[in-house]
Amino acid sequence: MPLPTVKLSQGIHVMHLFYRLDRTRWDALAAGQSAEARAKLEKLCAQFPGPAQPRLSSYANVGGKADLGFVLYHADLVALGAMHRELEACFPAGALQPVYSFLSVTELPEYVTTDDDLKRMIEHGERKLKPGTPEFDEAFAAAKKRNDEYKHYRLNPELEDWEIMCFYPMNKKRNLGDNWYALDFDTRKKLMGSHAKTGRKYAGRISQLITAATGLDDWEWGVTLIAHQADAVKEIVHEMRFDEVTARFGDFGEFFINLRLNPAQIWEHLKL
Ligand code: 76R
Repeated sequence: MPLPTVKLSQGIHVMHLFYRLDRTRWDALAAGQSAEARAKLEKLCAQFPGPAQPRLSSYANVGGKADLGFVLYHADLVALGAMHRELEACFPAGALQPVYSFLSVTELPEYVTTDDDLKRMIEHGERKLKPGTPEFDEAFAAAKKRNDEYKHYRLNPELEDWEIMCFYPMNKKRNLGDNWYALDFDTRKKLMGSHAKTGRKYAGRISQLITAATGLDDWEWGVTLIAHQADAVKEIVHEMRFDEVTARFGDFGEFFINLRLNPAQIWEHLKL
């Protein structure tokens, strides 16, 4: 019987996986088994190269919390689950020990820029164009095109292959004093606007993927930051801590720092 297809109304599923390798088990492998595992993993990664989904990206974790990391992207949850199992089946039984997993989905932010927002910005922003004029219509059409593109990539990410990937899960607080969910929409939208302004200062140094996991996993969001250098990650996370959204409402889980390496590079790096 064919398997079902399980899609979202919009967006795609994303799975972050971290594993440790059982070194005792690995040292006891028969000749050729390590190379066989690498060849299987290479084949699987080559099947899902991206940049859009379906995609499988491999990483080596640095820092000692794990050895291997993977990010899986698929529009179909059943196919995502199958990719996960195929990935594990590349390795000899018992060699991979799960360290951390996170299942989330892409989404349009609640505070997405609306057509009315765009019109307001064009009318009251730098150029102060008058509604009903050809200049206004032209500016609106261009802004709408940019906004539509932004929304497309937010739902269908094509994350860059920069050297470093930092992953951590986070929540927005629900304390009596600082309860994000008890704030009204306009306040949240304003606060997120200032958050985004801080984020945009890191253009070219940090690229981010925010995936939502409320009801799907133990934290509300997964934060995936891509960078060329570790100090860019440290700086943005540090600066965000002073931003009101994070300072008052941010709660964080474990941080994983990873190198974007293909299977052959991982084998060399981990001396497998
Ligand atoms: O969507 C966008 O790219 C623009 C606006 C934006 C939203 C809606 C944005 C921009 N973020 C949004 C939502 Mn973000 N972000 C984080 C973290 O470490 C911390 O303190 C927090 C972790 C970082 C580092 C970061 C970076 N962001 C969110 C949400 C969902 C909240 C909700 O819906 O209530 C979370 C949890 C979150 C967390 N953010 C940006 C960045 C950066 C670098 C940007 C600018 C991106 C750009 O303009 O290209």
